[in-house]
Amino acid sequence: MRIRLCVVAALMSLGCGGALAADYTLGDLKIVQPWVRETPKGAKVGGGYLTITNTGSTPDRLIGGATPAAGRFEIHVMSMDNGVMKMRQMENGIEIKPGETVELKPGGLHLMMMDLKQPFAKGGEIKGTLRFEKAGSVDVVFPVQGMGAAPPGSAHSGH
Ligand SMILES: [Cu+2]
Repeated sequence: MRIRLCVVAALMSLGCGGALAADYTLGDLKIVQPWVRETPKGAKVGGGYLTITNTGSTPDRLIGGATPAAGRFEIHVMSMDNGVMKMRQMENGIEIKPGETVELKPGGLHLMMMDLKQPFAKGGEIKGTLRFEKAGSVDVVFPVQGMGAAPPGSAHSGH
């Protein structure tokens, strides 16, 4: 099982740190491969990523979450604005329409964990909860992937 997930992770070029990776099912929602990126020493914010598929017939919405590893847990989007990467909070969360797959990844939609209690260390894992408008809450584990897991973004300097 874990081997298969690592292959999938490799295909998605997320790498496989050997840490526990898993898919989660919550009602009609499939939550695939949550992960957070390693943070530098002293960093107060970290990004979280995952893929959500709605296999049902009604829309749902990721509206928030929580983690004991951080004081705040927000949903953000990054976008280009006149050639400058900007980030803003998704006040109403992220809608996942029936049959749709939404990918949270570096450079786009992401979970923003702020006021970190300690840096995210590569190979570790962060426990958290995701909250959906209709499906409710699900506990997930975010393995910590290395900095090289995706293009490093300076885009969080706005925090
Ligand atoms: Cu952010």
